Amino acid sequence: MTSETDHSLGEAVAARIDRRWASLSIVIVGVLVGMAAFIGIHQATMPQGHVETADPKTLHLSGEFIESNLGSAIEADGSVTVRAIGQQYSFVPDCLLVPTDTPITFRATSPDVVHGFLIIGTNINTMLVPGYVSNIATRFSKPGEHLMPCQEFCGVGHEGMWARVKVIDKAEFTRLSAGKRRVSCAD
Ligand SMILES: [Cu+2]
Repeated sequence: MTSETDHSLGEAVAARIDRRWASLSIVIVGVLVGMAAFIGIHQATMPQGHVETADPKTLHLSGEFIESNLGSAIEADGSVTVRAIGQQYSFVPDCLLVPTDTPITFRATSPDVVHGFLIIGTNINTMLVPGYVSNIATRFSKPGEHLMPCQEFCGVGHEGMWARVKVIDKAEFTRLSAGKRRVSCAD
């Protein structure tokens, strides 16, 4: 073999390897797009439709997230709105009470740094960003208790920051909340 044929053979091998890598990259991109589409459709994960803001400096003084307004509230249409705050290093309330078979809207924000809002055993997983309201609509079919750990590192007390979501029977929830403006597990 002359060095010239060696050279063209080397080029052919290099071109083949290049094509294989190119095909592999396209396959990887395709798999990732497929995974994102599957999770989006199958788990109904979708971004919030619109941006809502809340001033983190005055959360505790006035507006929707003052302490007396936190917890679960029954709306006129029978749905339940649950308001909560994630702060260094706790959630308020530390146990959210919700009924089964009812449209639930979680509304939460943070007065300090970014925290996570994750309810184990559900598809709920979002961030609480200071200045913005996270709004999540859901529904629970079975009674039970879910752990709700902060899943965004938020400082030295991060690992101790968690709450619970207690799902109770709808009739029991209606009984507990009778005559009250807001309820949580403590009621
Ligand atoms: Cu946190």
